[in-house]
Amino acid sequence: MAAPSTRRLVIDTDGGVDDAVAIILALRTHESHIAALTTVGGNVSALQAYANCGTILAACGVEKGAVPVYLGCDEPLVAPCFAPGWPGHGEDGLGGAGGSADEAAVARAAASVVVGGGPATAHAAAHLVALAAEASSPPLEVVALGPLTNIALAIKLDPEWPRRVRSLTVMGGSVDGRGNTTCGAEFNFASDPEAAAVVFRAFDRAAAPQEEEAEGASRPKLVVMPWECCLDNACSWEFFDRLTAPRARGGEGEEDELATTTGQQQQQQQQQQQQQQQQQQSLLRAFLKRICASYEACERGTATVEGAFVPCDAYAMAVHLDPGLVLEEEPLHAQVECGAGLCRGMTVFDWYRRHGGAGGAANVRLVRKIAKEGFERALLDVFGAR
Ligand SMILES: [Ca+2]
Repeated sequence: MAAPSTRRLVIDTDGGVDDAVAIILALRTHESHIAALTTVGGNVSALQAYANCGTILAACGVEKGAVPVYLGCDEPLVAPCFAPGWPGHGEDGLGGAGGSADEAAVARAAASVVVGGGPATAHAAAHLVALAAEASSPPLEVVALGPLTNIALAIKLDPEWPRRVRSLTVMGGSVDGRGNTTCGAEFNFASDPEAAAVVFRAFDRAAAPQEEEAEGASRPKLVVMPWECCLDNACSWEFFDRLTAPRARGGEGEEDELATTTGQQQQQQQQQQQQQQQQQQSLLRAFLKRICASYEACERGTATVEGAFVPCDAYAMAVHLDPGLVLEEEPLHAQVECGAGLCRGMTVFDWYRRHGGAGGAANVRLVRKIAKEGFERALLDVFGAR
């Protein structure tokens, strides 16, 4: 893992419950890496997602303004969104814990988005372009947790964007064409198929031959965490209970042990920091419990495919933060169906490397298997629940 100062991450989010888990995971693992959050319509409106980002940052104890949030596209690039929302996110995307978006804050955010404005006032897509173009900074890494509208727009503004970024990790699509939103499509891609298609096609060019000599460039930069891989690593509700329990196991014992073996100033400072961290983690556990209220009400105890605790976006974030969690991935050429029929939004892979673009060269790294124990351990660490 690179030192914090060597990496820059933007998280593009549509403001749902699993987005919150992913953002918390990133913030509490490497806050210094995070250059910005950008919001897109999906689980909730882009404005509500903007408000939810503020709620999540506050829950993580992030100083106001330390991580900027930029408002992005609320609607798909081309056609109206037909994807029905999942009630587990709740009306506000945070299970009712976020409340409706603060109207004044939202109005300020909306007013600040000026087409053609400078970096401080620009649209999320303009920020994605500007951040990727900063030559003096480490290459930008992006994790996209919602429909790919902002990313597609950034690519349209700057066709070189895929070459400039170090990586784009996407939660979306399905391997076997088993949709969770339509028969054939996963929610994020069903919500804006044209955007997903633009992004996948643009990363054909990112794997162009002239880049192959650069270190690591022959591997596709676009990492896809599909719906099935999330389902394969579903967590139990007992795990969720452990994650959100009011007090972590052994917390007091550790404090007592430290208290009896210290006495020096440095150790007292360490103890204070540890206590502050434990308080923060306790607040985060309570926050997670609250934002999952609708999720539990909808799914806990049901036999649906979502009947377990499956924070999809958190899987994508986890493999971005710790690529060692990936046990199996496959480089493939992939496209997204934009036709109006049953398969609209479906992810289509060139399994036999015969039919894809760019001579069948892979444009994605499809994640097939991850270390579930490692994923769960990362969550337990962040929430202080081990
Ligand atoms: Ca999401």
